[in-house]
Amino acid sequence: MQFCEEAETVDTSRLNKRIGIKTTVICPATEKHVKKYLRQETFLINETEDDYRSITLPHITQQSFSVQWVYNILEKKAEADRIVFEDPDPHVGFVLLPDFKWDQKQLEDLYLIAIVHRRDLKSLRDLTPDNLPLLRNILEKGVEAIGKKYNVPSSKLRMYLHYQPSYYHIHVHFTSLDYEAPGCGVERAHLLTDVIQNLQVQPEYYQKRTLTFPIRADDALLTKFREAGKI
Ligand code: G7M
Repeated sequence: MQFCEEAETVDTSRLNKRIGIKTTVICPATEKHVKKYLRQETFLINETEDDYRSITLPHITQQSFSVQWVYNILEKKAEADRIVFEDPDPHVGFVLLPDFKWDQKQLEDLYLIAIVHRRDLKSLRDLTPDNLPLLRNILEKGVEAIGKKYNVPSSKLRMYLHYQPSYYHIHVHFTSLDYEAPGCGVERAHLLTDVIQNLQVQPEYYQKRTLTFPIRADDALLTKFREAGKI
């Protein structure tokens, strides 16, 4: 099945004028892909520390979301030729490469992801001050690599983590500040610099704080929150 999605990643009129409409073709498209790109009502969930422990974490564990594509990248079984930078250190290292959403034809919608080598961090919720060297390393070396390769300075980069992510293996998004990437809004994106500071100020910030995130009507996690009487 072929599923064609129009202009999901290009929403600035300036860019549209310059390059026309950009299209992403996903082939073969799974049921999950089709669902993902259909317009859906969304809801906001305020997830407390207890909600994470009793609802979200069991859901993530039961669903065992596949991160095989991530491991393939880390093991150089996929996209090895697209790697922009790698720090191979097992604790603070990462691989930086273009996100699937970026065709690399223009810098206006620059979009890369830094995928960490270590495999024990699922999401923001797992981060503690122990991970500060990892996060600082991604910030410092990611910015440096993007500056060298694309001549884009840190003042033109938006660097953030998603909560909830689609894939439960810590990764950081690097996008052009001029590009309003899907998922870069306040309800889902957490700036890397803020994450670092929050961990410095309050060690258990991401375990204790209520985190708000958007969720689509067809997401099984929404059903779990409903069943628990949380929304
Ligand atoms: O934070 P969140 O989990 O929502 O984002 C995951 C990001 O990974 C998205 O921006 C996707 O476009 C990107 N992505 C997903 N897959 C399956 C791949 C892939 O196989 N290769 C690359 N380069 N990016 C991907």
